[in-house]
Amino acid sequence: LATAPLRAVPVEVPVPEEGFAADLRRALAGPVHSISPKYFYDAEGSRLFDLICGLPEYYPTRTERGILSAYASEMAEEIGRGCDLVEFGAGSCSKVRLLLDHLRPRRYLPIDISGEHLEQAAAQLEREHPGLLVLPVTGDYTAQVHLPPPLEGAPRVGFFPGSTIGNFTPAEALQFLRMAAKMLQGGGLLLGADLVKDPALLHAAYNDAQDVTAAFNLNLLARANRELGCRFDLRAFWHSSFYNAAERRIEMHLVSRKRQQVEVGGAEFELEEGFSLHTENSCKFTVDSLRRLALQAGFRPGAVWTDERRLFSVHWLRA
Ligand code: AVJ
Repeated sequence: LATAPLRAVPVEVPVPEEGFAADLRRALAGPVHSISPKYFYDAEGSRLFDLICGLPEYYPTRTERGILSAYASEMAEEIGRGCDLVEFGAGSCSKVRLLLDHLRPRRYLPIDISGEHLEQAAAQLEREHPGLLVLPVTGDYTAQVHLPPPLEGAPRVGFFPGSTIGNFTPAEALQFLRMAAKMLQGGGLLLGADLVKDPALLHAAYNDAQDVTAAFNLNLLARANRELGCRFDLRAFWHSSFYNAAERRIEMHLVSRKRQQVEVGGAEFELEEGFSLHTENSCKFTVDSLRRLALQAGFRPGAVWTDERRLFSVHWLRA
């Protein structure tokens, strides 16, 4: 029996819209009211984040810096000198300074989504370290970044401090680490991960007395006003941040204080009082949970360094 020949039928494949406006509209429409924390980091957000890092309650930066400075030479021994160093989310390029004199990389490629902020930080770093080749790369490392070709004879080493890994969902973290393991083949990843601890300490770190974290969270809406011409009333939202013990993560939300209408690029949304926009997860790890995750992603977990109070951990993961 003859069968009808197959015919090619044109199919419309919907391409999801990208960018801040589209993601914000999707988050407001739901059903999942969450948006990526990467949108915090315009120039103003990067400035506020730098202020957070200096807050008395915000222990991660200070603690990680302590670990990096105390063990930089030990880390360099493990990693090996003369690598091609790539930093994911380099921001102000301040932590890498603690490693440079010991690690002596051939080249430093800081990647960041906040281009202007990055360019300035990279220029400053180059002035301070004559002879170090600094090539800033503006881009979103959770998507695709185009890096210059690898340097011959210099293994590629990744630097991912700050427990930014905690901003991913577990599935996203695994996906990111898998990508990193491939890209860092023959080298490895130096990764900072915040540890599970007394919830009171965590709560204080994300609810500082000066409300800088609140301003950082609300900057998401301020940015929408600046960039997308939205008219969010920042006083009509409050900063909510709490530890979700079951998920071992800090969650940040922006909660509507009242029933209100908002608009993003022509699309209108009616928000109920108590409407909660989930803006960030900051997952906490144990040394073992992080090592298991890395192993699953294709790394060979190596040395781990922590502080005396075991607040924070830095992992060397071979790729
Ligand atoms: C960017 C992941 C280091 O989760 O602690 C600080 C961002 N959010 N205060 C974190 C953040 C609120 C931060 N990291």
